[in-house]
Formats: sequence, structure tokens, C-alpha cells
Amino acid sequence: MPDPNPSSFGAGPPDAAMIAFARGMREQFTRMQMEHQFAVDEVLTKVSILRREFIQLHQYNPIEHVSSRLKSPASILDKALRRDLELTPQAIRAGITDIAGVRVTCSFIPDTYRILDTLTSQADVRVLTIKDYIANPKPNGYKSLHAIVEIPVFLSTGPVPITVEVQVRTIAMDFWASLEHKIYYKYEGEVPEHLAASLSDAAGVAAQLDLRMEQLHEEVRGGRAARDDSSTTFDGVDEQLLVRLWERSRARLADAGAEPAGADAAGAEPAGADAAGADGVIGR
Ligand code: 0O2
Repeated sequence: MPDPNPSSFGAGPPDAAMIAFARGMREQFTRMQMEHQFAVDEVLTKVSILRREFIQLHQYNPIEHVSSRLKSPASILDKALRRDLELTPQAIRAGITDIAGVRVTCSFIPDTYRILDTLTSQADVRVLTIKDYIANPKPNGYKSLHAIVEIPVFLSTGPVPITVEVQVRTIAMDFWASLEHKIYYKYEGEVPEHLAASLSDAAGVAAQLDLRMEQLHEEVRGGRAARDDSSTTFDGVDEQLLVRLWERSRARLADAGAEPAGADAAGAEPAGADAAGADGVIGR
């Protein structure tokens, strides 16, 4: 970044030094915002792939919604001044780790851990810090998982490691946190005692809701999993086609002196085998 202490700062119209300073600052911030946006895009893609994989393979969506944001130049500079950081790109990037933020809202608590684990164990994701405010809530009742990760963004000049803050929490935790955030800002950090007590109470209720919903979900899912296990159909493959595939697989393996995968030792006829074999062209 340009020299932040040009001699002519102060009252009066900007002189050439200040204009050069502002221009340099703008260029640095444009580059910084762009790189952090790319990093956000990378993380969003990763989350989207995880979500789709879960849906396809497990018929289950652990993610309710995903949001992202870039800190504005004004709030980056504000934080830099508050923390007394040097106004260099290196110092700002190292000292402010939430310029890029992604928030993943999950259905249930086990999902939050699963998503964070899966994401942070990817080879190109370097974990800088993890804070578990679910196991160890903040004194005000705040709960969430926070990870500061670094991922490479591939620019024309080569890879650039960029830091992203990932927050993962449940719907109930998210609901609580967004209300608390509003109250905190409204009172500029000096939340009246009765409101703070009420918020703390509400955090307890939210935690109970999470637990209850998880129990209900487990109960329902347990029953469904047992039913799903006996299902033979899958996308675009009707039962007749399945039976023909099964017959062909059985015939081939019988020739080779083996049983098809999952076949019962007694060699029971598959349901509907007669109907499928009626045209006599099994294995066409
Ligand atoms: P904003 O406006 O959301 O960006 P850091 O500021 O990250 O360098 P800190 O505070 O030690 O350092 O990090 P921590 O505890 O991981 O918190 C980071 C972010 O988590 C905050 O960013 C909030 O978004 C959220 N957060 C943390 N504590 C609370 C809380 O008590 N209530 C709510 N509603 N959110 C919280 P910022 O920059 O503070 O705010």
C-alpha cells in the first residue's frame, strides 16, 4: 500500500500526494477484494459439491443454506485501525482473517461437525484455526463452529493462498446469532442486563430445540433407512430392466461357478423374474 503518512494530510483540498495515496489504496483493495471473492467462490463450490454428494448418495441434505460475504474496504480499514495494524497489504491480510466469510447453516448439530470435518480435511484446504463454540459456547450463549482456512486461488500469475473464515451452525444457532447481532449493534455493545439475560435464556431454548429436532430426525430416519434398505429400484432403471440385469448377471456368474454379489445362497428367484423373462430374451 502507498505511504499512509503523506505530509499534506489534513484540512483543505487533496493534494497530489493524497490523490496518489488514495489511488494506490483503491488498487490494492480492488485486488484484495477480487482474490477474496475467488476464494469465497472456491469454498462455495466445495460446499455445493458436498451437499449434492450427500443428496445423491445418502438421500439426505445436511445443509439448509449457505451464505457468503466480503468485508467492505471501509470495515477492513476500520478493523485495521482498531487493531493498530500497519496499512500494508501483508499486514492487513495476516491480521484480518475474515475478509472473506462463508456461513453454512445445517439442519442438526452432528451435520455441523460432519461438514466442517469434510471440508477441512480436503487436500487443498489448510486449517489455520478452529474454534468450537458449540462445545464451548461464548458467555453470552453464542454457538457456532469457526474455522479460519487458507485455500489456493489460481491466478494467471500462479496460486495465491487466501484466508477464508467459515462458520458452521444449526438453524437455531443462526436464528439466535442474527438477533443477538442486531441487539448488540443497536446498543453498541452495551446490551442492557435484562436483554442479555433474556438472550442467554433464549440460547438455552435454542439448544433444547436442536436436541429435540435431532432426536425426532433420528427416529424418523431410523425407520426410513430400514425401508430404503429393501428397495431395489434406482433412477431410470425400472424393475423389469433390473430383473433382466439380475438374470444375466446370475447366468454369467453361474457359468463361472460363482454367486452374484448379494445373492442368497439358496438362490431364491427374484421377484417378478417370470414376467421379465416372458419374452425369452434375457441378456439382450
Ligand atoms: P461481523 O460483523 O459478523 O464480521 P476476529 O474478529 O475474527 O478476528 P474474534 O472475534 O476472536 O476475532 O473471532 P471469533 O470469535 O471467531 O468471531 C468471529 C465472528 O464470529 C464475528 O465476526 C461474528 O460474525 C461471529 N461472532 C463471534 N462472536 C459472536 C457473538 O457473540 N454473537 C454473534 N452474533 N456473532 C458472533 P465480527 O468481525 O465480530 O463481526
